[in-house]
Amino acid sequence: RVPPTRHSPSGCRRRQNGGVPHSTLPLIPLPASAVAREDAGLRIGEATHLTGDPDAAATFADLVARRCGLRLAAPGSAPAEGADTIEFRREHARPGGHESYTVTVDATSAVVASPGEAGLFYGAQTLAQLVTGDGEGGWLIRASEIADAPRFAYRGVMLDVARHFFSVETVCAYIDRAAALKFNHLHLHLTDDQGWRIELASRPELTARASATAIGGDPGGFYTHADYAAIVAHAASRHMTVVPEVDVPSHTHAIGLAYPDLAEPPVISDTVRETAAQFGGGLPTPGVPYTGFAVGFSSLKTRDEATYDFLADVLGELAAMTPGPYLHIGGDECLGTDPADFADFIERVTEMVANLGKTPMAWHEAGAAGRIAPSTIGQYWGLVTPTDDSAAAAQAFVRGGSQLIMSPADAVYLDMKRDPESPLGLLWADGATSVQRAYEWEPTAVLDGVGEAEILGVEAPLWTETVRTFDDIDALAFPRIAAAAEAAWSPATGSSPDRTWESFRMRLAAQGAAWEAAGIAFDRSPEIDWP
Ligand code: TNX
Repeated sequence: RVPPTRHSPSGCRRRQNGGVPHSTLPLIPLPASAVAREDAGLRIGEATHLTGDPDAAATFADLVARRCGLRLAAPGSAPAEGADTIEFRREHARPGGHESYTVTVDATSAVVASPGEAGLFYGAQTLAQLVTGDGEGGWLIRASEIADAPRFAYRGVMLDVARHFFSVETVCAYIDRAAALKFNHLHLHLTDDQGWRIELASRPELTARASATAIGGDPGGFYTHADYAAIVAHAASRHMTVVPEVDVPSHTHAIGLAYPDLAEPPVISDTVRETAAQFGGGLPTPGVPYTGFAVGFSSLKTRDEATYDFLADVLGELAAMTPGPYLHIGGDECLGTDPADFADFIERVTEMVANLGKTPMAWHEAGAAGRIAPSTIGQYWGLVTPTDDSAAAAQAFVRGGSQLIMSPADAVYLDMKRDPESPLGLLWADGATSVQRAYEWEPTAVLDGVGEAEILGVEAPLWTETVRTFDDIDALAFPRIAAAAEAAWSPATGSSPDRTWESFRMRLAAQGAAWEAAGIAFDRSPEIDWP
């Protein structure tokens, strides 16, 4: 559907706005309500005065400096006479949640208002997306009226730092990228067969013996307590909560390097053989670091009390280090664990987490165990059209009165290849994906009986078997992470004429320049008319 204003005679305006029709503000994720006004907008320059909340003002000033090379007057300095103002106003009595905000821009002022600091931060992000060239070498903020609030409370990205390790700087930079798209949770997959990435005083052998390597023989690494605290603090400054994952009882070959008595011998099923043959890296040998791609061969000894002593130490220390409410215990792909033992294990470990005062999270397979601490949040990673018993496993969380995070792999797994020829990414989730496929799915239409109230949120994981550098992260995550952001934040499909693929691809094209200015090495997907 072509919106009527697309062929507006104002070629100049179109150019300034990256081809987006005037009625469509170039915003991602799409706000709950956004109206472009016909007036001129607010011209901004060095004399423009920033007032109100200093953190939000600094966030906005930083974005404008990066994108436009324009240095706005420092917040708090005295305004020049007659200066236009941009105000970040905290209104405690305002209705709407702490992440909601409004933006009002006319020819003399811009006002961002919210009851919470997070809402002001999101309002600053939205305001920065409204900055455009004025056609005369200067800059203006488009005249607009926006009232926005998130659809889902949990909007997550996941980074696998186990298959390949990433520095604190890279993780913090990824936090910045995700927060700009209004994600509010960073799930860190801290442990897997290939490495243990978090230093724990209670179990020092983990990092001493099982952190040095990664897939393909690449160097490993781990976060110290101070590193982890730095990540948590940086995330908090961007209104993101860190969700640490210790993946058990499978994905635990690395634990066996440090504590051999806790590990069962590897179970080499046909699936394990196939994945190892397809992707390389060979089969695992107990006591030797594993650098291949195979999954599901390892298991902790689920009947041994020493395993639960170990997990009490690990989860207890991690809970104490983590201010956020969640601890993720994995539970996926336990191909070598007996189902009855798996059920006992999941029940004990989720209860252990609940007794630590945290909300347990687990991949959907844990639902199939049948017994689980009732507060446990499930994470669905099957396909948009479920093909196996993944739906039943996920629905079990909801039947138990809890909620799900939706991460359908063919839509939001950022490690799925868009280009089958690219060395980056995997193809297992129903072949190559596309930006359109990442965009056109509806969280409440995936699982029967799982509607709005049963969904805590949406998360876009990035598994890193093939991912070695920050540019690799960017190339897989961008632009599809923007589609996941819209699924997590924006009202459902059909709620507005702009909640469509056609509108999204135009709004996405308009982000290209800002992403370039921010140094994001995004994939120039041919589905988008990048400027
Ligand atoms: C499945 S998703 C896995 C991971 C792999 C990923 C690759 C999930 C819970 N388990 O172990 O890295 O596929 O896309």
